[in-house]
Amino acid sequence: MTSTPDYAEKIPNNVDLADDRRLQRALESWQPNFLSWWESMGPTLPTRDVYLRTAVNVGREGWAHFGHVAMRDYRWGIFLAERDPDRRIGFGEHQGEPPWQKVPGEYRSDLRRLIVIQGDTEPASVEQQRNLGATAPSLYDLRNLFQVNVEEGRHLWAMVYLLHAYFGREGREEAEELLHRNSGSQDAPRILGAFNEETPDWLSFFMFTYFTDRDGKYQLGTLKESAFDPLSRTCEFMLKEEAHHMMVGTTGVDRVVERTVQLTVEHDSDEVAARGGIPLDVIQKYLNFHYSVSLDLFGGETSTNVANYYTAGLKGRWLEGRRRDDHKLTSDSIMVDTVDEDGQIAQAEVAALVGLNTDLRREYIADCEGGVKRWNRILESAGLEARLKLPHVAFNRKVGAFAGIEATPDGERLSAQEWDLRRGEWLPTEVDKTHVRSLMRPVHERGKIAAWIAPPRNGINGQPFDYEYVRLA
Ligand code: BYC
Repeated sequence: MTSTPDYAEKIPNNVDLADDRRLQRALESWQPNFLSWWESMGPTLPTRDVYLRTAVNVGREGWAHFGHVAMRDYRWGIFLAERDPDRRIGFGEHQGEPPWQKVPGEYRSDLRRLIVIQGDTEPASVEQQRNLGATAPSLYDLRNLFQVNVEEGRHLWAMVYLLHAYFGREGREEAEELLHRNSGSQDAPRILGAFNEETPDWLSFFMFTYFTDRDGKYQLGTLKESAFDPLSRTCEFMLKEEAHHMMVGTTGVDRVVERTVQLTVEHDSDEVAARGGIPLDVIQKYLNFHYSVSLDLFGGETSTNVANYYTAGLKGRWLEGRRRDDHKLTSDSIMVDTVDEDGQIAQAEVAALVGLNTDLRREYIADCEGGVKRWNRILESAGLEARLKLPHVAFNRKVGAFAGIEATPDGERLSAQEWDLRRGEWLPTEVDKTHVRSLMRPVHERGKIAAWIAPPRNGINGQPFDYEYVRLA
């Protein structure tokens, strides 16, 4: 059962940590390593304090508290959603059985792998975003960046708790490794591709929080279905925090598009770069990049790993409970993307179990369409004809069926040579990136905002836009 979090404790938690001295000591000895990682790899902009949300409870009402805190004193804690005594495993060969409170020996290494991969992404994103504070377009945005960062730090805590509490010495070693691998490092990179890319500017940050955090939503959604109850409960609570990160991405891109539209209409010209805005075709290129690297995060179109995870009950489907089938899928099939014998982009029928990465990726893609629709409404309501769109699934892929081929955003195959010649039409070029970076001048004054982005419609927690969201050191 969960208890009420005690903030007087060194590690705030709702898992009765004080009753397990060994575990408490192990986590308390990991804590200074986490803090030194935060100091050396976390946000570089010196701040006095930041208006942050801190999780204080897991219930539906009033789960978070807002206030100014010095970031190094942020109370990173361990919070699991409440245990449901009636819960039953919802899929796979253990369907209908009570969920596991301990890790079954036969699934130990697979579960550890899933938790380590999930855990690895959290600090990676903090590392990727560490320099963004220096170029924040407003104090409101700066605060949102830091909110995302501290919560990714908390999500690392969430996975480290599971590793320490349920995986013994190996789990403790993995927890150490999570602090040793670094985004973009030559020797010890982060595990998944997208988390070794740079996030050098705010347009990238908004695209990342829209597209890559959204992969997080879907992966956490599948782990929330897990038969391993502590993992399920951990992910359930993480999803609550994750919603804010995606709001930052969705409204961030809204505001960039809005400003571009304003400049276009005002000057009756789409030459917005010279007027301090970001041209729509550059926004499209950033979208193409972040969407395609995020599609890679779902793994191969077919995967025996994912089939085994599902059958064992380790990782379910998105909204498993709402699926109208037998939740075992042993005699079902699914059409997946593939490259056929003639080298053409095609579809193939495979067993549903091995196609589960495709199933999840499709749910994700449908969700991403929502953002594009929203951004296009901004263009439409200003009377502009241009539209944004998601590129074809085969575009710019490094993982899965399309890793070995090249394709345009419309899904036409290209030779490697054509791709090299034309990729700058679809992905940000050095010129595009240099222009975007040239706009990234810090605006750290209350109530002011950079010229390349529109102000937000709402502040945080009912505060106005000109609130002192961050006090710089
Ligand atoms: N980069 O059998 P396959 C988030 C590897 S984001 C590099 O298709 P599987 C967040 C794969 O490991 C959510 N390698 O893979 C967002 C395998 O290697 P091995 C993170 C990759 O297992 C923003 C091989 O290729 N959570 O939370 O079916 C900010 C064959 O692949 C990649 C999770 O991902 C890649 N992109 O699926 C902060 C959930 N993709 O075993 C946070 C946990 C695949 O042959 N992870 N490979 O050596 C999983 O569910 C699965 O491991 C994956 C891969 C979906 C990632």
